[in-house]
Amino acid sequence: RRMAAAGAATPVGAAPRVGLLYDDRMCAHATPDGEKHPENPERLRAIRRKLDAEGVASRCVDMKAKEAKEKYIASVHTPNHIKLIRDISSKEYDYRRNKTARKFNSIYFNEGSSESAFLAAGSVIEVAEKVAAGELSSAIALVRPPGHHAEHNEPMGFCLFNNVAIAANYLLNERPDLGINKILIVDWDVHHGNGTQKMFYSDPRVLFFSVHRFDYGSFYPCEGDASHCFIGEGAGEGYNINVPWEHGKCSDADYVAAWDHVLLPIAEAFDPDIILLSAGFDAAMGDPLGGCCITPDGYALLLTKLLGFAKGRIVMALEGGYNLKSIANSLCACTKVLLGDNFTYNSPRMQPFESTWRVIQMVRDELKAYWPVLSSKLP
Ligand code: 6DK
Ligand code: ZN
Repeated sequence: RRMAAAGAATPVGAAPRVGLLYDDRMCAHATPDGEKHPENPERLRAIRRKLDAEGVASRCVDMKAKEAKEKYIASVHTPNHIKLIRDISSKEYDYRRNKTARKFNSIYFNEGSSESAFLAAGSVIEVAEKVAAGELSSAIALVRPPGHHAEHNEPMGFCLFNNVAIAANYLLNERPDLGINKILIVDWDVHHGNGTQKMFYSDPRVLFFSVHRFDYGSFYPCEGDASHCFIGEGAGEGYNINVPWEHGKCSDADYVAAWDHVLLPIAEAFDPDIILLSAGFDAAMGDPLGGCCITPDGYALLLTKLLGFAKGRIVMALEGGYNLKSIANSLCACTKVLLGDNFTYNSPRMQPFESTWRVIQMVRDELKAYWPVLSSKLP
């Protein structure tokens, strides 16, 4: 087992084994009155249909969801939080009439929410474990509800449990046998991963990197500042990295610049054992919430650049993304990258914004004391 974990995930020349987890039961979580909502079950179905139509799903290893055990969820959430999510769909709990959801920030519940939430968390654990053990080269967990906004004691922003944080703690605390000591979490959802940031704020075993729209603090969840006040604390100082865009309209070029001049140099120095990707696709072109314009090729390129670390051990967990066509196309492009298909970037080449260089320079200045590789002058 130790040998398998330490060795290359994929033998030279062999086709990568890419886990694909899709489970219809996570489509049960929906608004209680069938009210329209961007985070709806059609998102998963649209992705699945596209992966099937492109002949991509059949090339992956089919994975099924398992509910997360409470003790694993308890590594990031309070007993009260877990009880709320456990009870929320029970008969005694009238989520519609007592309007519990209204007490929360951007959350809805129905009779399927509880099971979906436990399955989403369990799914990311399931695939992360297989990738960490070397049984899969990489994996994609098509989960909902999403997770990255969920805090210790608060579901928010369409998120009930913090799926990625739970999986990270599972690997670190429950599976020392797998040899995962350092985890890089990359959050490319257009919204800041406030929940994940908080969970590992003083933990140097987990490097959290989030790139997101910030709009000077006015874009949901209005967190994710890059100043030195938000780079982690205690032993975790320097291990929390935010790249906050000043406005929407960011394109492939802006993200590639953040990769080349912030994320990749740090990832190289940190040398993670595995990468967990909070893979929202709401920075995609055409997304109704994000207002950015990443192309499917752009996502494929960003993912390709990450494959150079952690022996290619990457676990993608779906977060947001609300244009059905965009998320299906983007995820399909990413799956092909993981499967090892040849890929050349074909989208029109744009220039990064001036503001992008400003943001990147600020982030580098705030972090160079911890990551000396950032001290050099930008080209
Ligand atoms: N509410 C997420 O994509 C969630 O990061 C984003 C949550 C945004 C909440 C504020 C907001 C709307 C907008 C339109 C219609 C209804 C509600 F967690 C993820 F899912 F990944 O824009
Ligand atoms: Zn989002």
